[in-house]
Amino acid sequence: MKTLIVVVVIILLAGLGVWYFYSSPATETGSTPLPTPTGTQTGVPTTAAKEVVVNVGETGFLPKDVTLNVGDSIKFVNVGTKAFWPASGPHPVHTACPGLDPKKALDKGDAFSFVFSQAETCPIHNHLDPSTTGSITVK
Ligand SMILES: [Cu+2]
Repeated sequence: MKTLIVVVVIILLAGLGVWYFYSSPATETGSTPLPTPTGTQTGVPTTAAKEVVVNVGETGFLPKDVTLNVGDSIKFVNVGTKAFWPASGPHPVHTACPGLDPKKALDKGDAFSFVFSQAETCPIHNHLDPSTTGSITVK
């Protein structure tokens, strides 16, 4: 019986030694700073994301029709004198492009930005004057 216990203890110690031997190098490499991965994203356009500024005001959306790429953003800036509420269609629910709605009017000088994360076509309008329209196409 004693012999069996000694054999079991030896096997356990041997196993512990093997485990320690194989786990130590991993611990050492873990403390080494890993190189920062760059350019590993896939499916993202290689061109840098851009921001398109659309001025809004008495003359409507300027420019009225915008085409941009996934990852780009749009920034509505109220350059007019009255409140302007840019939003995606359809009026009044704004469900075409969720998030493309500041949920409030932009006063003179205010701005609202939105980043497009998927290809979509967004009809846009001034929620305070739905006859003022434009469109955004995201490729
Ligand atoms: Cu609306």
